[in-house]
Amino acid sequence: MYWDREFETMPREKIRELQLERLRATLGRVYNNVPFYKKAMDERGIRPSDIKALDDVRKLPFTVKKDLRDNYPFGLFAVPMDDVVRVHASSGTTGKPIVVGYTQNDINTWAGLIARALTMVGAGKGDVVQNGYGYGLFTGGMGVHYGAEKIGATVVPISGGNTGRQLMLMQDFSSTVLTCTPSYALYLAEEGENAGLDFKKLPLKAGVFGAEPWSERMRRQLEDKLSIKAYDIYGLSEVLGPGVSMECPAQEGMHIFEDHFLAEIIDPESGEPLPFGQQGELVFTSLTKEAFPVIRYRTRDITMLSEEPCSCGRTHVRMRRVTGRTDDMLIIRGVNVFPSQVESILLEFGETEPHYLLVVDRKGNLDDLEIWVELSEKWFSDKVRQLEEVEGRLKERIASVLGISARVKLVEPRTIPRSEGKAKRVVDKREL
Ligand code: DLL
Repeated sequence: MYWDREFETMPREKIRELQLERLRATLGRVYNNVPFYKKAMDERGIRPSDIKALDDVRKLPFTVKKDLRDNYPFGLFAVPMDDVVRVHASSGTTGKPIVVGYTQNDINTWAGLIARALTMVGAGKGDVVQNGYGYGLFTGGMGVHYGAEKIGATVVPISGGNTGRQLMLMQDFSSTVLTCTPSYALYLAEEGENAGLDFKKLPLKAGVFGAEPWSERMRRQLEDKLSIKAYDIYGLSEVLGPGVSMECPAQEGMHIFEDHFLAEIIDPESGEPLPFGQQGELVFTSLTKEAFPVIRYRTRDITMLSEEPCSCGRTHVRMRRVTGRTDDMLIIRGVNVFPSQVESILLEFGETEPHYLLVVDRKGNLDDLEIWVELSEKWFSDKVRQLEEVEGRLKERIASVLGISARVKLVEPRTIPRSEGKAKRVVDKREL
């Protein structure tokens, strides 16, 4: 089943023609409307009209997260604020988030892509989509929401968390599709099991899981425990949100919606393009976005692309599961976390040293974060109350900047191991 048969099954030659035409239009718009892109292109002596073939995209400079941060909050928008109907945000590397914007057309395009993704897994009118992605600045909740409405499904906008209620409504409303992070789905499955719930008796048939890395092992567990088919969905705020690519019933990689995004794989060290079948960093250029176009945005996600024909009949290239990142970003309970965010908080705080360690674990399928922080010599005291006070304030600040709660463990000066090379800031004990 296709939502957009024409575009989803377009011959590759035609897709490339469409991509070139849309790329040229996008370049024209960013060159004229976004000083950052104009400057970047002028510095390289490139004009939009120099892009005559798709491969010419390689002449264009990359865009990285730092560029987004430097233009905080709206500096890379390509339309006047009057035309921006929504913003979302995700974690940046410091205290300030990365902000992205959408015009009404962008919101419609996005809903259409989620509609494609949901149709791919057999959802449509008559389905009940329990949307457990977080609503708010995160793109997951609202992104999936509008697409689910578009296909005529009934959306339950329950957002993340509140496991007891999730399980209750899943039964009472007869949810047929669950959308949330794979780790949360596994947690729901186990909590349901513990409560004596037999998922085989529920009408739940499909899960659309993403926003964090997961594995084939987790897929088997989810399919088995929840008695569903579990599908991978990928996306990132900078490029759209969820719905940049989606797994089809063949379950062998995610189709990238190439009529809207031009994907490249590059060698993360040299920046040189790599051929299909080789693993490297995924880079995206948006082809239709109006408010927040991106040119050769380096996702930092490691994967590979395949142009092999797919048994589902879709012609769009497929990307493998994301196997890692080229930076130190962690995804904890679906929230992107950079160790450098913790560092900036500690530098603001007088009482602690900027020596810290993030200890990440998965306890009962829930991510757990403990942050070890060294007290400074001058503050080191055995007055328990005072320590608790520092711990409390730090905990609060961390929750507000990172957007997730963490346990804070204050440790004595000089107890976090020093490294001679690159400091080790993270111990990740999770097994996917
Ligand atoms: O996580 C958008 C999203 C929401 C995708 C809901 C899917 C479902 P960000 O918060 O900007 O956006 O985080 C983007 O999350 O660069 C990847 O590192 C990671 N990521 C997203 N989907 C997957 C996935 C949303 N299916 C970052 N597998 C990306 C592995 C994923 N990693």
